[in-house]
Amino acid sequence: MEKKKRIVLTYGTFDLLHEGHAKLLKRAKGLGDFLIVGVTTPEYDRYRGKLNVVQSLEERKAAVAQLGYADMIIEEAVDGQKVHDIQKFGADVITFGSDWRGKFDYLKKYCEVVYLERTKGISSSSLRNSGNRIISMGIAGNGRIAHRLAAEAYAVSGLEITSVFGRNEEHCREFAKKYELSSWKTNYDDFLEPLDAVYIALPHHLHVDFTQHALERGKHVLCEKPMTLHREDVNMLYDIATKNNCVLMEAFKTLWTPSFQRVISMVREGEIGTVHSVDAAFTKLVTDRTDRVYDPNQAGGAFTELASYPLLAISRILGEDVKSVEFHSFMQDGVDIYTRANMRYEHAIASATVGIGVKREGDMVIAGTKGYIYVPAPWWKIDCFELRREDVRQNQRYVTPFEGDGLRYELAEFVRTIKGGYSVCNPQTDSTFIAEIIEQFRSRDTIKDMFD
Ligand code: C2G
Repeated sequence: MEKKKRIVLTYGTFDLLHEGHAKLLKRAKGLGDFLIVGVTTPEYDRYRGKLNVVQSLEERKAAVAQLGYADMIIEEAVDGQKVHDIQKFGADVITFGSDWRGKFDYLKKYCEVVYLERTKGISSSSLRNSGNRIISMGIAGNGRIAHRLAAEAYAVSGLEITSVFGRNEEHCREFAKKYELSSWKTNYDDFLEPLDAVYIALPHHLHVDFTQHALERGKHVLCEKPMTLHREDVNMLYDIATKNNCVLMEAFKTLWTPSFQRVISMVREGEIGTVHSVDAAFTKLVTDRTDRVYDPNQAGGAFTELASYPLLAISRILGEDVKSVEFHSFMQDGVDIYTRANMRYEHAIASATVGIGVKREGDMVIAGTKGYIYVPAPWWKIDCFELRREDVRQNQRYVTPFEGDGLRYELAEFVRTIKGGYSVCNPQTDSTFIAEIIEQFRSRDTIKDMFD
């Protein structure tokens, strides 16, 4: 009697097919006698929040076929299809790269689940001239936000996080291990050398120097907020970026999320008439008094820590031409624990309220002559909002959730801009505006009230 063939299943987008995909498919084939490869449809990728897929389904299927490992190619179109396919094809094994470790353990009920070591550090140079290159990116820093970004990067096609930089060897090693990066470095120049791009997630006071150094070496930079605390630094950094043909972006996560983009479009389209006021607040209680945010020597305080968010919304909606700003702060041990900036434009007023030692509602109201947009707290993680009118029966609620942690949208925008594609919005003017207001705040002589 003929021995039953051992059937192996694997799935993927397989966009811009690279050596990591090829090695995965070769080893998948080695797990049995017949390999079935499921290639994701654009609709399914949209559903699961995979961004920046460049090639069509047909191109991706053809590329997988050309490698010669697949005995059958199918399309993965819906959630839950894997269980169905296992049963339909009588699969013995289902396999994924190790970046998915643990995520598909629920399939163990149906067949064997194998996670194959993923290929680290796809070389971008081999794909550099193909027009569709993979951007090799390093992360400078290994704190909270660096972890969040590394965990989210898998969802952006055409991007590979390859390396991490930090002062502490042990932390770097652990970070590289956790996210399966090909290297970690404690020397910034060595770290930068092989990269196309760098994400700067270091303490605030290092942002300018590390961004400048990377741009001067021709690396694209995505820098955490605030990129700088001085307006002239923003201009200086953008000048270097332009000279070296590099993309420079401040990491305003909220800006590129689907809901925020929708709010901006509705305002521009006149849905609430002429906008006369924007009020946005962001408070985050920090109870650990030894935290960096309470240290005046490390540019601590609520305003430097949090004002970028409300100022970004104000800048996007009302522009940069602010006539005057007044600050009201509660101070403690040399830093502001709660601040409201009242801003006056020619035809509008705005307020940005932030706190690290005082808690309040973190919502946003954009008021116009035909109604207002209400974004509930936490508005900076916006996934829904309401358009409210005088006649409440006309109120409408809009829900546009973001996928995952929400960081993939800024990453996708960064990668698209590097590749010279369509850019939703260039945040240079926002960065300049925010740095200008933070600089005014820090110069203190314009602060009207301070309660110690
Ligand atoms: N892969 C790898 N090494 C890389 C990159 C990817 O081994 N450097 C593996 C992934 O782990 C995955 C396969 O190649 O098993 C396809 O990767 P993608 O095209 O990125 O697809 P993915 O988003 O991982 O989809 O239902 C879809 C699947 O769950 C996986």
